[in-house]
Amino acid sequence: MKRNILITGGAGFIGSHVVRLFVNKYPESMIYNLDKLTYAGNLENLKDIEDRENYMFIKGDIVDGEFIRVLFDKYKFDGVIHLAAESHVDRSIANPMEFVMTNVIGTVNLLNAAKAYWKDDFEGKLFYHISTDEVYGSLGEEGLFTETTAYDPHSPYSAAKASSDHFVRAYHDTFGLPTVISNCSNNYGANQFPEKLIPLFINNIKNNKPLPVYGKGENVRDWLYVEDHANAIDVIFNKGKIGETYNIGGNNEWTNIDLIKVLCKVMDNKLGREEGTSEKLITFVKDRAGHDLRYAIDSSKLQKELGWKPSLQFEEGIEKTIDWYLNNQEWLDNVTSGEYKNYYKEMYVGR
Ligand code: NAD
Ligand code: TDX
Repeated sequence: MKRNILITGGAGFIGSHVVRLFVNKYPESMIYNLDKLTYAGNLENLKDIEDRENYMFIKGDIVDGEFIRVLFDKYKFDGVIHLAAESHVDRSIANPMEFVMTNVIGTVNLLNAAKAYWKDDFEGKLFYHISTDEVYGSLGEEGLFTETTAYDPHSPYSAAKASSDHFVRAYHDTFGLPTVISNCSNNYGANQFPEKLIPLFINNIKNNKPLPVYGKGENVRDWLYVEDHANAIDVIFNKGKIGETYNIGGNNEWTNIDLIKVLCKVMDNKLGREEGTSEKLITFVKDRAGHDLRYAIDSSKLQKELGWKPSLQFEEGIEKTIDWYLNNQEWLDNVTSGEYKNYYKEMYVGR
């Protein structure tokens, strides 16, 4: 089937993997990547597919509602996969408004544009909203987030994502817009901006810089390899039931401190350092405000109903990830030059 698919945030971490998958897998469809190219968006991530005939990049801001409306008329999108967002919790604590603008207003602009362009002819149309497990809040030591867990966001980031999820459901319930939502756990892999735990720590270990562990490092996250998330997005976009929500997770829980010790050990080995060398870089720093203790996803609905499952074991995924950052020094140098240095100072110096 020939479709015109709009992917927002396609120059970012997860978006670039989704764009690549769709451009390669659906040559008969046209894939439009709309991205503002904030600090987190990087067209280098898509160098290998940028010349393909079924791919087009559009630079633009989802906060500009009129611009978005015109785009729908011009390119006749029949599917939307919406990933564009401000995505880093620490930045949301420093500047919540940016998160309200992009994550909430930007999402509502896209919903309005889809509603206006599709009118009431929803046959073959889909608005797919990509969200996070953080909307569910924090778990204690037991239990998993399911699709019916009540929303309980604690950071400005998760509050803005929760709000956008509510708008997507409201447009389905009120206007009949064909929507689907997925909520995923923490992703790791190539092309992640080194403000997030795994690429930041890989980069710091390599450069013998302190590893700033928030609080005691006891918080738990459920890690999923980014290409497995992209595959889940493909499955849900093509087979998901309209109006439904699907949780996506790795069934792969780690306390931060245990995960960091694995990173140190694997990197000592790869860098030819004596075992235990990199662990000495661990530095406990002031905790993140409102820091959720534990996230863990029950993805059985997606597994049973749509047949998805994660393909990579963590040990393999983390090796591939470390190798990618070690082999892509130029990418790291580019994204950590300029503005990144100010960001790092603001977030970590004196913490
Ligand atoms: P990212 O920060 O790496 O990428 C976000 C992309 O959106 C960037 O390319 C950026 O330029 C673009 N963007 C930001 N503001 C924009 C605007 N106003 N208009 C147009 N484009 C804009 O984020 P990511 O980690 O790839 O996350 C992608 C999506 O997946 C987000 O919606 C996030 O909430 C969700 N998510 C992320 C994770 C994770 O672990 N990273 C987990 C679950 C869900
Ligand atoms: O320097 C650090 N030190 C530290 O101890 C950083 C950056 C993080 N941490 C801790 C905080 C978290 O417990 O590591 C854990 C992971 O932190 P992040 O990489 O910032 O991810 P998290 O806050 O869990 O959110 C991520 O997963 C869900 C993504 O950033 C979100 O976009 C996604 O929705």
